[in-house]
Amino acid sequence: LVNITIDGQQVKVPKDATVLEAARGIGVEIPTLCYHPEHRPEGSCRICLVEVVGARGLVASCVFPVSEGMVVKTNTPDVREARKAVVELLLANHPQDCLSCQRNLHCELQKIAADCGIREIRFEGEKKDYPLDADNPALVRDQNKCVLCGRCIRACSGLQGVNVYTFANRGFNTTVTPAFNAGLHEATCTFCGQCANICPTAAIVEKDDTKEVWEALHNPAKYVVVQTAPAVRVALGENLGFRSGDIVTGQMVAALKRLGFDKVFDTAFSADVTIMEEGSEFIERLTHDGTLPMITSCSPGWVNFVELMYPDLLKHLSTTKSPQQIFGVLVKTYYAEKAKIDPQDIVSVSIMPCTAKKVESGRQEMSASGYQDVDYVLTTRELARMIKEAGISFSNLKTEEFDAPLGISTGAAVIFGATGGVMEAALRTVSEVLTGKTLECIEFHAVRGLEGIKEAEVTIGEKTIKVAVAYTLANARIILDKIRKGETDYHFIEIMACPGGCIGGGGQPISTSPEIRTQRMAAIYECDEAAAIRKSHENPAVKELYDTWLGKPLGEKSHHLLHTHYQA
Ligand code: HC1
Repeated sequence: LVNITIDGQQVKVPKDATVLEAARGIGVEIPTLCYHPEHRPEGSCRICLVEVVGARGLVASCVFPVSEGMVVKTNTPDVREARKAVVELLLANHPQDCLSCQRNLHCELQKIAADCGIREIRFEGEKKDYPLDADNPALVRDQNKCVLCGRCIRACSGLQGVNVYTFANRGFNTTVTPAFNAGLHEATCTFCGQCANICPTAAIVEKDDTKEVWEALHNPAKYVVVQTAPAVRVALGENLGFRSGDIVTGQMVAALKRLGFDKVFDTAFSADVTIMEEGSEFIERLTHDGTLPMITSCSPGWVNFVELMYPDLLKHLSTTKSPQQIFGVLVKTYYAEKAKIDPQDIVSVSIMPCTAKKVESGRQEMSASGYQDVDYVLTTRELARMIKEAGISFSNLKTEEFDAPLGISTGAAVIFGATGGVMEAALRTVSEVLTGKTLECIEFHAVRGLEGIKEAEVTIGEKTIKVAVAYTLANARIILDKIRKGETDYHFIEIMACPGGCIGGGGQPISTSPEIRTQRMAAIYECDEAAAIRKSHENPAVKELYDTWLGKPLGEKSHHLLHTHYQA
């Protein structure tokens, strides 16, 4: 530790801390745009300027290291004036269309301008005039709103190891762009959306599909059903007056009914179906010399990553479709038949924590029902906006239940939303199916938690199954490289593209942090503990689906409707 003085307060701080970290540690808020606690600091935005006695000029506190005896002043006239000037320069060439901007009231630049007390912009800047990059179904990039903080670059490279973005050009013409100024659809983008989640402004946002969904809801000829992903129920409240980690499942269902959806169903139902298929697929591969390790395939950012970067390993991916897509195909076949509705009148909407799910739903092969299986995918943030637009007082809603039968699910399905959850759900079912015995303890704690890569050995009957669980694509790369070199002996691997799994998805409320992800994850396991049924194979609605319509897992109908292939 070293002793320093910040604004007259003497403090002891770790000797490798930066001035910004030391200040935040004692509650002194220094504004910044480029700094993000989960990524290495760059000191590029220059908003976090402070005075360090003895240093030449003002310094960027996010990259300035503390030292013994240092005296820091964060609130002098010079500091405030310098910060104001930096922010005004940013605003001078910013579009300033705040009132109609997707990030209005959630924009870090807007907040900093307000916090710095900016009432006029003294500089008349030249405006940028870049075209929108909107040629993909998931993300929209507006470089005119980019403040060149570089956070998207660091998220894409550091967190995901994908490296889509880079700085290009110099001076006023500096941009953040994929190589050769390509659109995202031409780059090696997995559409995980972590760039949108970390962007301080609206330079990268999810493609907004709410207009199409409103139109469907207002079309009396359409029967509009909605499914909600496991991770949405523990995060949606953050945009609607609840604390992070508050479980708002019942309010969410009530709000969706108020919005006019004809049926409100649960992706967790089809997550249970996924376990029936994927669990059976794993048992088949394990007992009949199939390709191992088998790797989960429900996270579409992850699937895009393997297709783009490791096509030689595609045979390791489970062929079982993701719960979103299994739900989509079942709604337009099984449910349509049961409810006697013409599938062409059904509009199937899903609410996902994920931007890549928008791409997944549009894949050519995701139309086994004879129609596009899922018509529109909205992120958690888009649903929150619709609820606000409809004037629904979310926190005052009485909780309501999902509709049957596609709203009936288990605790095993809900934990899909957290890293390790798909593995745990599969192990609960695979163990009981393989041994024919009831598990004494259904909780597999070795695969839980926010460690980036987890490994465990699980004894099932006479067999020892080696499993691994990883999240983020940078961690996935570590595992895939080992598989390529033949250095692993895993049987089963779960990989999710986003930090902490879907709870940290690119479509979740902004901003997220390790603390927020921890709270969301705890809420997911709370849902599991509170569930009446906690194993997928015990879901009565799933049993009925197989008994009356689908036949057996991996059967002919399942093969046609619930399994897919990947593209090298
Ligand atoms: Fe997920 Fe999944 S868990 S991928 O993270 O398998 O998005 O929540 O819906 O499909 O169930 C996301 C979450 C989600 C699917 C399920």
